[in-house]
Amino acid sequence: MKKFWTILAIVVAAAIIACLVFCPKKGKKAAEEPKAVSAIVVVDELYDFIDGSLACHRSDTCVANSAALLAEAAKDPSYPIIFVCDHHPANHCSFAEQGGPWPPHCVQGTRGGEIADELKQYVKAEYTFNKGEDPALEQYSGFEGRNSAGQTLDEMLKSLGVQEVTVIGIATEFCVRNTAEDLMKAGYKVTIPEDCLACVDYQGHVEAIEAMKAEGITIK
Ligand code: VGL
Ligand code: ZN
Repeated sequence: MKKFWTILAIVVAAAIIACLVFCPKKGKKAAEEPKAVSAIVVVDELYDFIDGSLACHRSDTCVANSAALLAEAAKDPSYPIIFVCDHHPANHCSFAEQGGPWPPHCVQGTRGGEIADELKQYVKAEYTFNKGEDPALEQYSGFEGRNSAGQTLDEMLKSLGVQEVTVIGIATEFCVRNTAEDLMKAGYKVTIPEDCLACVDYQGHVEAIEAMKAEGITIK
């Protein structure tokens, strides 16, 4: 009988010690690692880059895979889905007629500047950033855009407490790369799913992917 009480005392003591050792640790761990706040930035999935004057390689798969990614993200209604849009005046300096490298594209008020129909349901005015509106400035980076309230992308992400950004869209070598690099320089953790990209030139895409990887952008 004495043996029974001894064993019981040991079991109870072990249970108390286990609780003291493990329970507070669990609580502490949860407090130390809060889930990072994330957002998706959709770059230039606009008709001139899809099937228009600057139609890009793999634009169909880019749009289809982007639509699937956004459908999943939108299951959480508070998840920020942000659009960056080339939005040029008809006399923009990047157009060939003005001595620039590109055919006219994404001119304000034309179909070529509209977001792909498959993605339109996710568009919110305050989460839409237009760039390239000044005729004299080329702006490849979404960081240079403004929303309808005059806010920059960085200001918006900071106000939402975002730390991690997934960047998708067109074109890998130009607006996607410039936007992703500016986000990284500003301290965000940047991830790019490669199947949600389209490019002007495939070799340029491959080189841009390699360069971004080397800079610390996650490509998956
Ligand atoms: C872009 C060329 C000209 C882009 C924009 O979205 O990557 N490329 N304007
Ligand atoms: Zn442009």
